[in-house]
Amino acid sequence: MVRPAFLSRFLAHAPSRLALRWEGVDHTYGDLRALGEATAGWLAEVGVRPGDRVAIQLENGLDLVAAHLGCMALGAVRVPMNAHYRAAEVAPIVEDAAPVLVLTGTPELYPHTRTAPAPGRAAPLGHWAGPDDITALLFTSGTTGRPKGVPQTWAMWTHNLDALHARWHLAPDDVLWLTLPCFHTHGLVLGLHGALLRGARVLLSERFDPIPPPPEATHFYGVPTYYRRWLPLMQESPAAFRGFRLMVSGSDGLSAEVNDAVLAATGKRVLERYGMTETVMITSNPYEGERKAGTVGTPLEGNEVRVVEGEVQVRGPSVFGGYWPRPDPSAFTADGFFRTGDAGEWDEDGYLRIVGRKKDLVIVGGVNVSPAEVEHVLAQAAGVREVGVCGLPDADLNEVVAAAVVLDGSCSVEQTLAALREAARGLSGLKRPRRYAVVEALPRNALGKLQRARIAVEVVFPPPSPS
Ligand code: MLC
Ligand code: AMP
Repeated sequence: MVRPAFLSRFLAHAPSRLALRWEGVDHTYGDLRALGEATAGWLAEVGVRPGDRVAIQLENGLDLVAAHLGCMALGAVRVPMNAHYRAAEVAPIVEDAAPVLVLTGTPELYPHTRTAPAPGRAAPLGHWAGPDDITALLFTSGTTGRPKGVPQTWAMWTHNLDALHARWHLAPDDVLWLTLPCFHTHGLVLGLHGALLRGARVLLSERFDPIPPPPEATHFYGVPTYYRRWLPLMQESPAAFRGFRLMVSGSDGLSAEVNDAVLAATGKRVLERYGMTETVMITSNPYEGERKAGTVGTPLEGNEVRVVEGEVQVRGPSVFGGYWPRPDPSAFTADGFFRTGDAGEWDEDGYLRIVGRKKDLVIVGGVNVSPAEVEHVLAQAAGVREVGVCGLPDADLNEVVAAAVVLDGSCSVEQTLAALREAARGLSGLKRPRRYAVVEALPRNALGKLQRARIAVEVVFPPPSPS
């Protein structure tokens, strides 16, 4: 069987090279290969076959790395799951992905699915998947409320990461401090797999905290919230950031103000790039040349990017082939461009600026939240006739979720708000509304369709309350 180029390149890194530090222990590329082989052997022993889907719901750590390496070695398709998800959030994903096994620290979320704790036992190397095989199936918050499965292939990853690394001059001697959760495209594909492809080194942390970076770190990838939270330390101890050759921001817009403040404090301009789970990275600012704050740069090599009626559209080798198992042909134009649903415009130098969203999506701390999904959960609360969800600007998380509620009169306002908060506990933290407002009616168009963008503008929300 032909090995995907990604794997051949991963296997070609000198076994003695440092690859990963976790909890103060260094692991070489040789160690990671052994870990992958051992895990693949264990997966095969418990009945996983090449091509099977294995869900991985783990927080950052060696178990998560072992699970991915094991699936890579065996040729199993990973289904990364958000470690913060609750039972009702994992259920539709499990239904659609139908994994043969879930590797998780929270088996109680999967009453009807075979689960296992994190792996790790010696056995021979397994099989390899072909180059165009799907390597991961990621679920992204759909605007309809149900998460959509995005099959990512080895080829998408290799094309995109090569283009990105060429743009960023990422080299094997670079050291990435990885604090992003490794179940979204940003942390998993760009962070973990980007480094493994390049032969670079990862210092893996459980989560982001605004602390001084490890002195060896040369690279950092973050969502805008990370930079905002870091600013006070950057201003107080800029020397702590001297080791960074590159700081990258993405997953949501980094305001020019924050980027300028980072520059003023550290002398370094954050490089902003733009992408999606469906497309991996679409555009990026340059490493050399002008990094323009408030823009997401120019198309990556191989990507054709256009703006049609204000919407960014992209075609190229790192764009996925369609949602699975529920295809949505309307996601693509007749000539094969993927419709991002993001509103963009080109500046005079050909840099793209993301100016809004045409899709109903709230992005909280870099995490996509579907208003429809939140509405569906809140509508179950006693006392609610109907509910509309929108995003409100937030200084820390860029946006937070807010809900406008029409009461049905069966309970008091206080009882309904308590029931809403209780219902929201079925959702992971970032999806829970921070603000509620009781309204007489929701804004709708002439056809009765909910106008979520108008909620944010027309409804007066009381100050934030505990989630
Ligand atoms: C935290 N919570 C999450 C979550 N992270 N819920 C869903 N998804 C997540 N990723 C929940 C916790 O369980 C908790 O719930 C509550 O939110 C508060 O948790 P916290 O850890 O105190 O939150 P905080 O420190 O405020 O975390 C915010 C954050 C973090 C911004 C630091 O969310 C984060 O690291 N975000 C990065 C997201 C990311 O990687 N996005 C990339 C998407 S890929 P409870 O129940 O305990 O209250 C993509 C493509 C691209 O967009 O272009 O990159
Ligand atoms: P996801 O589906 O989690 O991969 O999120 C993709 C979405 O994140 C995009 O469609 C954009 O709306 C948003 N996004 C990613 N990067 C940026 C950026 N640099 N600026 C603005 N929005 C971004």
